[in-house]
Amino acid sequence: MGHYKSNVRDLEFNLFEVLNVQERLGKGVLADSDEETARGALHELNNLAVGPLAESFADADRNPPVYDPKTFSAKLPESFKKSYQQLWDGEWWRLGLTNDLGGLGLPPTVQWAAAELILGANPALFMYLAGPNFAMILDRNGTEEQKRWARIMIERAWGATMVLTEPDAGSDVGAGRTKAVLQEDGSWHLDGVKRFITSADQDMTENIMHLVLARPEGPGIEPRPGTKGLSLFLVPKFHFDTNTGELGERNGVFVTNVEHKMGLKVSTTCELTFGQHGTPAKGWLLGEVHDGIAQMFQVIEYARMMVGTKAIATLSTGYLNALEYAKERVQGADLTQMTDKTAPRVTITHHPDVRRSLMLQKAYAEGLRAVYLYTASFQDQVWVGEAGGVDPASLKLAERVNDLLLPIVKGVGSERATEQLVQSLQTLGGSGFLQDYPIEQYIRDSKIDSLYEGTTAIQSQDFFFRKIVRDKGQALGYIANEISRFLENTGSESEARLKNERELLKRALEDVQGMLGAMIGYLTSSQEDVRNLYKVGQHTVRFLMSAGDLLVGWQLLRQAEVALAKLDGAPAKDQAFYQGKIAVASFFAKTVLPELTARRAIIEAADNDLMELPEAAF
Ligand code: ST9
Ligand code: FAD
Repeated sequence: MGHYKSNVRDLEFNLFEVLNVQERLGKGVLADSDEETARGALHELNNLAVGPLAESFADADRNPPVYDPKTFSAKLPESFKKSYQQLWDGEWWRLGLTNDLGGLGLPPTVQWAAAELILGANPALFMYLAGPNFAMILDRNGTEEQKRWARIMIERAWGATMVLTEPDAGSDVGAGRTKAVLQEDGSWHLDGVKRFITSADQDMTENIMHLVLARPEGPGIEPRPGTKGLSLFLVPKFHFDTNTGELGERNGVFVTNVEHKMGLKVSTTCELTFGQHGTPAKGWLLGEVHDGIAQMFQVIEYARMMVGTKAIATLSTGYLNALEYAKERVQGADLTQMTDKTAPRVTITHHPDVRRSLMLQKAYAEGLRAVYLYTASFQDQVWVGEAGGVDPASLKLAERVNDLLLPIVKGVGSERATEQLVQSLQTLGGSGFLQDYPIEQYIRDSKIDSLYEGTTAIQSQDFFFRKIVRDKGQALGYIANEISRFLENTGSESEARLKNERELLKRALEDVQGMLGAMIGYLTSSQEDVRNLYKVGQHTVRFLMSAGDLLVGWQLLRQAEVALAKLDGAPAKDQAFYQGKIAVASFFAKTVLPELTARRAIIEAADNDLMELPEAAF
């Protein structure tokens, strides 16, 4: 068996027993799919994921890409290229595409469930598959000619990149200096150096389309500072015949370094230079001048969802590897017989502390999976759209709620995955530290998830300032209302069984509302004393993580209720699964949610001592 332990049962539970995605299938843009085709797709992809895709995971880590400065090119390990080819040949690149571009007609919930399988088995494979998905950005924002390029990108299986970061412009994208000068033929010459660009070179596709943010210069173009002065340019590695896609001359965009990284090594991370080596780097403007950041955010939103799902997928396989080990590892006697030196030795799953840790890993793996799929359920509504019967108000709300939840999927998903994967390793004792087991690589490969696509601090500010304050709390109000509705819906036997846990969820909701109240207070009072903004800034991550715990706790309880209703009379193979759902919800409510009360008190007592401290005292 390979390293990857997937959890298709839980994916199907989320999709078909909790979210009831099947009710959406068979209509409009989803006319060609039903529950059977969706389940079939997941099972088929799972076979590929646990086998051929997972196969090159460790080899590609031990034999990372090799960069050749003479040719400005990177070569990927053969084992990985074989996995990629199998993924491509299976036509899984169609998964995220709209029907008119050759999509499979499955909704985002099923797309992301399927994505989890690839991301858990070998995440870099998914990233190299960006070409067809990024082609949708050209199709959505481009001219008729560029829409044709989109089809060429898909038909000819090109790679693609998103190019924002520069040495002096990381979180602060608006500090970017790469410029694009308008030429007489309507094309642009790009000039500058970008860094940390994922997949900017590889030897698996004949061409790569770079989606690049740069500052436009030319007659009549008003320079604007910051992100609002950026435009998005399409810069192909090779020029091409725009009718046939046939490759032409090399464009002047070159990879000048591939970074040596802690993990995710097979995913090339490149320095990318434009117009620095004697050949002009020609690009073409997408849409209008100064629309760049808004267009790029169409890519970023997808990529943030992807990064969160990647982290959660890795946590899940980390937990399941730890669980398997724990069921077999015999060490020590049962605690109740600790003084009897002749007592039989037991597997470590008998030790309370191992159980505590495994259940917490399970809680975050399954709770965060529920959160990302719940988020995707709002994307489903947008995907189906008005044409599919979603009314305009619901559509608008679905967009807002999706926006609100993205920093939780990305920020909380990546932070909790990093933290809990360390616990998965701990379960294996010293063996966890060895490369004989996959967990050390999981930790190295997933640490990046809290860094790229906006660090956790950036996610937390996005959550508070943009997704709550600027949204006037509409999306947040909707979620709070949904939790309250869940809590008010009492009376059934299953609800009675989880009475205490529901009380704990109620208090957690009040605590998160209390945190928000305090932070809004600091924000409001910053009009009198601007330094009060620092009080907000000190606590946005704590608030984001708390909102994440609230959502995890709620989703787990929601699942527990479904499980309780199904437990009696469930087939034997499902009994343990449903029991686990009830147990994990109860455990999380009793051992994690009460922590929110303390976090609320910390936020309510915020001061600015930290900000007044001279730097030298650190
Ligand atoms: C990176 C890539 O890190 C890492 C992974 C690469 C993976 C490769 C691709 C994989 C794809 C997957 C392939 C699919 C395969 C499918 C296969 C299927 C099997 N939401 O607040 P303001 C916009 S890349 C939406 O003033 P500042 C908005 O237009 C590098 N839009 O910002 C706004 O205007 P307005 C990632 C947003 O202070 C405008 O920006 N780097 C949002 O100027 C200005 O907003 C980062 O992520 C939003 N949440 O700039 C940078 N926010 O307000 C992180 C802003 O009028 N830094 N806009 O609507 C930030 O995000 C900063 O907050 C900042 C600040 C740059 C936005
Ligand atoms: P900085 O912005 O310098 O941040 C340093 C620290 O300061 C962080 O902890 C950060 O949270 C904190 N910080 C910074 N500003 C603030 C603030 N205003 N408030 C609070 N805290 C703050 N970029 C691309 O464009 N395309 C890619 O394909 C791509 N792929 C990548 C792949 C890898 C492996 C890596 C490592 C990076 C990649 N990046 C890519 C770049 C990535 O998005 C950036 O590294 C990231 O946005 C952070 O920028 P930075 O590294 O400059 O850190």
